[in-house]
Amino acid sequence: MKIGITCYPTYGGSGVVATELGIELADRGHQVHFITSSQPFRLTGREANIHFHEVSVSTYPLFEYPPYDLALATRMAEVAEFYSLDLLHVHYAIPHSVSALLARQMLAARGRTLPFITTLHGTDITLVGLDRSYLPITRFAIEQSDGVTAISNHLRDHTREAFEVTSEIEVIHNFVNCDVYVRKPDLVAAMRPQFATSATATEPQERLLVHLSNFRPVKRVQDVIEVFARVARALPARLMLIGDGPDRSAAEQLALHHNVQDRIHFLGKQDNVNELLPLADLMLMPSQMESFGLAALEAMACSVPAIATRVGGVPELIDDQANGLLFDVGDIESMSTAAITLLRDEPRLKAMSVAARKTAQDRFCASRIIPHYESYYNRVIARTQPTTSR
Ligand code: GMT
Repeated sequence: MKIGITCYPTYGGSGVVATELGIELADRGHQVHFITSSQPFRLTGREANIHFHEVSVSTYPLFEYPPYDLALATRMAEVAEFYSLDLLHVHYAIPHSVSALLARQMLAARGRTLPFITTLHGTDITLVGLDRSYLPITRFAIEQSDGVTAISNHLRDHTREAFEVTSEIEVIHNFVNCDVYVRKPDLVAAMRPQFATSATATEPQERLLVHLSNFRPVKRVQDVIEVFARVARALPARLMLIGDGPDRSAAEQLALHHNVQDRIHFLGKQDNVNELLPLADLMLMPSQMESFGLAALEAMACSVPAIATRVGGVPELIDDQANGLLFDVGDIESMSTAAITLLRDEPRLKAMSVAARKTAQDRFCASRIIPHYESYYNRVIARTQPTTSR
């Protein structure tokens, strides 16, 4: 198939999923065309079967807001026609599905069919899409899509309720490449001492916790610091904070307040998180909302269980007490106590780490999820084919 993919190319869950999907599809022999504002950050630009088309937005003194959506629609239509794309797959409804709708109409006027699929990732529905200025057009574009997928049952149900959308929504969960996201003992032995000390004759090893996000308020990074401060008071521990965003300086201030700044590695945005995650013993994901929780899945694939909040689609990934632990949003005391207890109980921590890896492998590996996308593409293409008259 020849597939056009549009996403936000910067750091963020939807962009990661879209890029990894493109990489996996290209690996399986499909021609993948990324139509984005810049090259998605996980691409090198040299992958076979992957093509990148930059959307450039011309500015003009009259434009207070340069119309990216229109430039994107134009580029989508051009690329689709030039490369005879079979379909467009847009990630994150706003504004990508609206641009795809325009591109489809532009090509229809020229007698060509271009179906498009919208994948809903979360904040496009739970936050941004509910803003009155975006809701009607987002709902319209979802209803006009030739196919709609959501990354969890929770997001599908929420979209139906909140948007009163009646169209069929296919659930295709987030996925992870289990060969890339895996704990390699040699690599861990070599890299972990950079972040946490090993056991000595007199001192136990330091426990290593990790948090990975875009540091937006929805991630509650301050709760991560609060929990870690309590853990660090109870046992020798360090924290890797991977990512950056609006709440980073608040997190730094809170770390200073609790005097744990020297125990925290503020690593900023990192490309190879698959090398960092396996170094940790435990992930903290205390989000206000997660439609799925890709960061926790990536950690679990690396045999790192998560302490997370019981929100959105997280319970579809984390089975409380089996492969991780779930708490109410903001319940810092319970999360801290649970983390301390678990980190002191090596056999239970080990069992949870094995269960976490098994969940990722059995249910969310790319090798299981990508065929689901392929068959959905085939269904959408088949039902949007023009009927030939005799
Ligand atoms: O929250 C983020 O990290 C960004 C956001 C996005 O769309 O870029 O992530 C959403 O999509 C991810 C991939 O499908 C999901 O795993 C996240 O749970 C979801 N975030 C929220 O729902 C808050």
